[in-house]
Amino acid sequence: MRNLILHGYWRSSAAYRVRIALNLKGVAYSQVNHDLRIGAQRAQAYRTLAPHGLVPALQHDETVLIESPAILEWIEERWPAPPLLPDGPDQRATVRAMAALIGCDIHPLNNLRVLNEIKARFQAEELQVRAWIHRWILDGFAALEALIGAHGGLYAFGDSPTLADCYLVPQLYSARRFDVDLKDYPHLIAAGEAAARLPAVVAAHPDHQPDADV
Ligand SMILES: N[C@@H](CCC(=O)N[C@@H](CS)C(=O)NCC(=O)O)C(=O)O
Repeated sequence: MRNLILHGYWRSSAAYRVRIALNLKGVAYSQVNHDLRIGAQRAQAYRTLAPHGLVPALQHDETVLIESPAILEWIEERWPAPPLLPDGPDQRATVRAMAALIGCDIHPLNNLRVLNEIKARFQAEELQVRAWIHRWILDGFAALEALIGAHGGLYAFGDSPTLADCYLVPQLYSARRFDVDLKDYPHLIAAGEAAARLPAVVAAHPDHQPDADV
């Protein structure tokens, strides 16, 4: 597909998920990046594309897709090979559950606008904000550790990368960035690190993006 544009930001974990999926599929895309630190995601020009004022958005021709879960499912439908969902409805539901533990239960609570809101509304200090971040990562990771322990192989689900890994690698990156103690999650760490070593996933790492500020 020509003219595939990913609107993102190097450190956005939701954009990182989409980069991983596109790279695993071997799909070429260009990037337009929006600096979240200065609120570029809320600029009117970007909101005409993505009314929620968040990254990522994936644009092709006249179409703009938003919300990383919908974008990832679209990528999977548009380029079925290599598959990022296993065969069988039970297996697919398990992978989607792993994805939702991160995408629905951890990430939204620790998103930039939520952290900014608790700082502004409740005068939360840095240490309190960090405790808040840890709280939701630890909760979600405990459940994910159980699922990966039961269903994981080389990767989060079985021996091929799936959508679960597209979510896991960025969330693990974020957990490390915020110094979360990960000693209780050996299956999760092993799966996340195996996925992170895949060349397609290495290329999606925040530090390797054109707008990386390292
Ligand atoms: N549910 C959305 C969440 C998107 C999201 O929260 N993106 C973050 C970056 S990871 C963002 O744009 N944050 C900017 C802000 O909070 O103002 C998705 O999965 O695409």
